[in-house]
Amino acid sequence: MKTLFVHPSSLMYSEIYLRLEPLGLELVAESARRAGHEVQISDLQIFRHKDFFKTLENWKPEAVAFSLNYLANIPEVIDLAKETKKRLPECFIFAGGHSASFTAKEILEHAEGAIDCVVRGEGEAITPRVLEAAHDPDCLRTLPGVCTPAGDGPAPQLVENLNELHPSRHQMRKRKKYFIGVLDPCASIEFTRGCPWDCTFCSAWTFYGRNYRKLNPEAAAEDLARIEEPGVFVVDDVAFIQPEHGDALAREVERRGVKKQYYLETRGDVLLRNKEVFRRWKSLGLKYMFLGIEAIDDDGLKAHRKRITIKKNIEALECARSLRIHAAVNIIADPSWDERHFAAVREWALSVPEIVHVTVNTPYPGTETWMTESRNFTSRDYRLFDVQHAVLPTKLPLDQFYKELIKTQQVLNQKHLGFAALKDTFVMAAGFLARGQTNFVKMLWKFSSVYNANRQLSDHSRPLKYSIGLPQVHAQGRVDSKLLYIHQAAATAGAHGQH
Ligand code: B12
Ligand code: SF4
Repeated sequence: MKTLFVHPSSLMYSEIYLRLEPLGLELVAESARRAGHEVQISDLQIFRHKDFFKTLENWKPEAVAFSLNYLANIPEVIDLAKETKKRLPECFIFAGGHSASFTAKEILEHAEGAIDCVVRGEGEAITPRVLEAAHDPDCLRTLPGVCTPAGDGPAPQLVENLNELHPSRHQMRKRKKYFIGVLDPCASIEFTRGCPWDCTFCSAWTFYGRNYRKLNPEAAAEDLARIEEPGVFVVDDVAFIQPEHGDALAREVERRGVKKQYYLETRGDVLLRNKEVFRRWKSLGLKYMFLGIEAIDDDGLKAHRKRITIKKNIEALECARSLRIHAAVNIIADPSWDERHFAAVREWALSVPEIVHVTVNTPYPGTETWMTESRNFTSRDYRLFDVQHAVLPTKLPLDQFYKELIKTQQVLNQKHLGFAALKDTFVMAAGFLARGQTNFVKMLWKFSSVYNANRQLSDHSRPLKYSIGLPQVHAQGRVDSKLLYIHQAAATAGAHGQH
């Protein structure tokens, strides 16, 4: 079956810093290709809607599959699906991905028949079966994880063996467009899947039912060795949780003589516990790491259930410095913040050499805060659920809140593009231009056009076409998190290394 796999556009604030290879979609597309289907991928982070429609017209796919990891992309995908159905009425249209898994029913409702089914959970094993059953609705609605307007199949199942999966990297056009900061160009890779922690604002752990699996080091290193780009983004939620696995991976990478520059995300306590593993990876090219600090006081950390103290986080930053790995951290701005809170964050951020990002506390479907906070929403516009807008009541008037937020983000950006930093930046920029890579240089010019309090405020008055659904029961206190799981432990088939 001719199938077009589609990744929606970038969210406007993230496109400044990065544009990354959609690894999940590539894995799903490759499983369809290996099952004998003819496959194309359209990444709308790079291409425009008109290019997508041109592909529909010229190639006439029999199926179109949308990836929906981000809640804020739901309206775009629903509109694209409706337009596709209009142009190709016989085309089978489905969607899957992280956010789609938590909102399957409402996506089908908004789509009004334009989306034939939503696939919940991991997509690699089930997608070939979905394509097989595309024109057999009775079979389709019996498949694990599949939701159709006429009924749903049983719970989704985890893929049996992560080592047998392959992303269809070769299928991506304009690969040079993928980058993160100075890692330009940059590919993505996966070493492990899932997270054993349970932070209240995060849905990474509820998606996988708190499952944690590792790729075998040989398979992961083979995939890495096939990557042509000099930069590599490791998509794992928390890298190198198990030191033996991090070491075994390093050994395989060393054995193959693979030389890359890496960016990864981890936790402060994991870095402190496994410092030697990170040191070894530094020697292999680990250049940047992201640490989810989230709060600068212990009460904040407790509220997010980060299971770490501020003291440990500060130690972790010192540890990263001692290893000479550049760290970026994130702080979650709560809607209850006033001028004093923002000022305290600015002061702290200027006192440390790390790159500091500030995002807004946003309850997402699949998180515990979704169950406890959603009754207070001030907006139910999917497009505002991008951690840059406030969807809960702010203590400050909203325009003031955005002014403070933008002021903080600008101070932090300037810190890194200040005088001393600028000198190095120009040297680097010249190097990129000489190699024909323009992503990093373009990023430097975009800051002020994107960070703008008025723009953020006016986003709240855009006409609302699709309204996000609310949980049926609002929880007051502790939530039974198992009810949020997409993959239940019982449905685990052949998973490795669970915690
Ligand atoms: C890597 C990553 C990124 C990369 C994205 C790279 C890319 N282009 O895809 C970067 C760094 C760019 C990023 C940015 C952001 N991210 Co992010 N990210 C992740 C992370 C850690 C891993 C995703 C991943 O690659 N996993 C590995 C692959 C193999 O899995 P996968 O993509 O989920 O795909 C599988 C299934 O979802 C499914 N599937 C996927 N597509 C399809 C399509 C079909 C048709 C089917 C059937 C199945 C299917 O099958 C795949 C294989 O099993 C997740 C956390 C997580 N564990 O999911 C957060 C996560 C997805 N991100 C999140 C957020 C909030 C963001 C930001 C908004 C944050 C910010 N500070 O700005 C931005 C927005 C990005 C944008 N759209 O512009 C949230 C999502 C919130 C939400 N519900 O919308 C998550 C869940 C993290 C969290 N804390 O909760 N992110
Ligand atoms: S925020 Fe990080 S540590 Fe916490 S549950 Fe999500 S992925 Fe795991």
